[in-house]
Amino acid sequence: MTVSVNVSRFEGVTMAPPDPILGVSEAFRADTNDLKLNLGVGAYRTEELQPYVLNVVKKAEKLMLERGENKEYLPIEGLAAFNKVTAELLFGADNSVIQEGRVATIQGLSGTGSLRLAAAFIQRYFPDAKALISSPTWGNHKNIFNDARVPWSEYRYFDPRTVGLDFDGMVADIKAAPDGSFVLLHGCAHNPTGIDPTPEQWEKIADVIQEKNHIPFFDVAYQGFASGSLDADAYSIRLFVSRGFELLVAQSYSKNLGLYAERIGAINVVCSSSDAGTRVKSQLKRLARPMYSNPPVHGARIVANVVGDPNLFNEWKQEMELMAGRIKNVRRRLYENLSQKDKSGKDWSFVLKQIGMFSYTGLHKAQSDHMTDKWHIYMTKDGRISLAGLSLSKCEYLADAIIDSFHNVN
Ligand code: KET
Repeated sequence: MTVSVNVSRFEGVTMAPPDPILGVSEAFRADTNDLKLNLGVGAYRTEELQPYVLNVVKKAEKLMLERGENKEYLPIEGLAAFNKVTAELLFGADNSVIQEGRVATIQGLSGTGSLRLAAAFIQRYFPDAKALISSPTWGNHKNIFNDARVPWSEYRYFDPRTVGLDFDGMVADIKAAPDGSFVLLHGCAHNPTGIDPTPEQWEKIADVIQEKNHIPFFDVAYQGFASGSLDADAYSIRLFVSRGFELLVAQSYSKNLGLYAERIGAINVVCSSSDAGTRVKSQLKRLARPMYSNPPVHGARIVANVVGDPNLFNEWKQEMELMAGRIKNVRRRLYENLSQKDKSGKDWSFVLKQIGMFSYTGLHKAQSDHMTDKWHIYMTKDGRISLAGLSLSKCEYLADAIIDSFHNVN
């Protein structure tokens, strides 16, 4: 017997809006104009605007093929060799939290999956706790906490007047939150603003978090991409660890190893005892099992090979410096073009001060729409442009578009 369906049982399912970041790439693909430029998603491109597979990744994959590795399931917590090196990369191999076995690390589905698993953990074990996120932040943070049913509120972060950090607002809001909140912090290269606290400011942020008994929750998606140095970019996390905090860190290898589609990252929970670490890890595994059972192996093997081999590790650092350096070069070129071409006297130096993959231009939604509609430049509607998707030769065109949109659209 066949079932004939005239009215869909899914009639009540409404159309979801396009994703504010990944939806931009979809719109870009549909545009046939030759001038089009995709500065939406934070994904590194070469000067020729082509995707880039790192040489160390190719070398690691060659090794993996030669070894003829199998495709058996990984354990729920992921590849042991990956979990070891990923925690060491983050905290430093000689860090006491590693030596004392106080970090619960499990491989996650890149940064997003790791954040989502941690959010599920918070919901299960701290059902009354709230998450605090920066205003603005990476848009998906809100979705992640919403779907995990973790209530959240925002702390002030960006001050449009100074185009810098609203440090006093940030500290006041963290202080005003209920004791024991989870404070989401961007380890480095804050997305979307490109503005990080200074070392002194990080110390003060740690002071209020400690005073309020909050739990720091770091999102580290750009280790190596802010300064070009993996160690320098782990400064904030290592500072909090050295002060004895228990904390969470979600890691991603999408950007720094260019492994976007491999979905490789980790969640690390630093605990005050190895015993607590063991229990936390067991519960993370329990949460992961019904969600996705166990993680994929390919990206984990790449990371384990690159980070775990001194030669490949050094080569990686050089390639990362190259990528970070290219972004710094387009940043400077864009700034020069903006300040030379704009005769209004506007100060564009914020472009130079911001760090990481992005520039937060200050263009509002209508101006960002104009960038796309007239100039075929695709960017997120909060005024963020990904400099990782920009070439030196396109800087002048981009500067013209920004100046036009800034002055001619209200
Ligand atoms: N945290 C932050 C701050 C972040 O910017 C991203 C990705 C992620 C986590 C997650 O990345 P994953 O590939 O799941 O490890 N940001 C870029 C891509 C995206 O939106 O998914 C972006 O902002 O363009």
